[in-house]
Amino acid sequence: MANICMHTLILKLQDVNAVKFGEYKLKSGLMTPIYIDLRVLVSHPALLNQVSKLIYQRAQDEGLQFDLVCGVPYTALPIATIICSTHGLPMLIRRKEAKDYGTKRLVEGSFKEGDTCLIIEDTVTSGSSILETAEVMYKEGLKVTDAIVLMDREQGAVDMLASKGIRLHPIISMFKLLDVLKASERIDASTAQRVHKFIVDNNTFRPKEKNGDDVPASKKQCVERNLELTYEARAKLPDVHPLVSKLLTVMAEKQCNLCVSADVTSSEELLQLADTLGPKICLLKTHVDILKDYTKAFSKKLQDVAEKHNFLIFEDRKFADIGNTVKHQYEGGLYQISSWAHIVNAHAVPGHGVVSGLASVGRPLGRGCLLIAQMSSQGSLATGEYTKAVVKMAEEHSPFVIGFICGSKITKRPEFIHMTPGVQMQAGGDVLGQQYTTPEEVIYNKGSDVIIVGRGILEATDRLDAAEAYRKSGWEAYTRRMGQSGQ
Ligand code: S5P
Repeated sequence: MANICMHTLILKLQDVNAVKFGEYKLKSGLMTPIYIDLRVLVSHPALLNQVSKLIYQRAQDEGLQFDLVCGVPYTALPIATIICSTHGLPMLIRRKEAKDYGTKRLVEGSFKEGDTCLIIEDTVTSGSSILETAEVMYKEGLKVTDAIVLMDREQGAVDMLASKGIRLHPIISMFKLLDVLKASERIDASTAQRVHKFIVDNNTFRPKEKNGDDVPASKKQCVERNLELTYEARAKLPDVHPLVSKLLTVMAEKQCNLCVSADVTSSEELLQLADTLGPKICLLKTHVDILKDYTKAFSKKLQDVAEKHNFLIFEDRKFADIGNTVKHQYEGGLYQISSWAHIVNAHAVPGHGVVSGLASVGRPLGRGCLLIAQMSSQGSLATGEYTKAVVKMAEEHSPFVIGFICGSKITKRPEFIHMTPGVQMQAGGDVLGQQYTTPEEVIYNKGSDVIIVGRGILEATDRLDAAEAYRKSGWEAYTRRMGQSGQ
């Protein structure tokens, strides 16, 4: 979905008064500084069509499989109708009240038990209206796995629905809306800030621990009590590196913890790969020194593709020298890595100097660095005390050090990201000592955040299909893990 299109849509929504700033009362009684009223869409057919198109496009982009579509009454009803009518899809209507005569059905339309119904909603705060609709569907023997919403107020619906096994795909998120309106000078910085604070302070999702208590909100409490926060909640922690916040937000938005390792040797192939797999990944990892035809223009194009598909770039350079040398390697030479890679990584072997050298270049640019704490290769020496020393070094260099290359979760501090290479659908290895474990093992059992997959995708006959399979598997393992941790 082109960014330009999203930008224009947001402005149009404000033009028709679907987005209002002031003091409004929510259904819960709470006063809000922003009100989203998409009921007006029915008076603007062109806009209504555009919205319907975007929602259908999202279902396509995500590769969603469903038999029927249901719009949450009332605002999403015409949207669902347009989508179904345009694309020849069968629709269901959920009644708000059962009739007390005739069939007394709560769901109108034909379906059979076991059919999957895609839910469409105009706007969500907590996600309760989607859940209510899903529960009515369940009672009828239908399945609900996914819902698409035009406007997500980012107040907990994604997490709440994920905890109930429903993936929510938002088209516009509140923070994106605020960014666009601010950039277009439709609202001033103080309004944007006030609304931002309101949204963060009023998250409706209060995950429960197993004993029924609310999961504590602060990071300290979570660490002390060994509780896990969702990617989204971690993105909003006050002392998290902006890059980590961005990555975690992208992960939550794209429902994706997949980093593709783009280990190909031609720039053109790499760009093509990035463009094709872009919607399925949160991060693209490069080994720029294996390209036979690197140019500066290539790095510019790669950044454009990353922007287009909303993923970050990680150059897997594995710096491992004294500070002064890595400083030059990072900013200079042929590749000028610091100018285009959001994230790089380094071995801790040389001691603190390696990180200080990299930080002197990367920090002013807002870049981040991962330390290699463990390796996937057979006989790796990065184990035990070494791994512990790496964690300590990372803590001393936070926030420039944003996390680790590792096989499993090695710190409870939620501001660090754990990324794990050596991932394929089947455990095994290659002839040169690489060892593979599965997405399920890495994310669910080992508690890592991101799976790094190279040949599992690159050698597949259909790389896009393979990427989707890894994305799905990694995401399902994550939602299951969060469900287990009480969220
Ligand atoms: O321990 C490690 C660290 C890294 S960054 N083991 C790894 O395999 N990697 C990198 O991940 C490796 O350099 C390669 O780019 C990728 C794994 O590729 P695959 O084809 O084996 O999935």
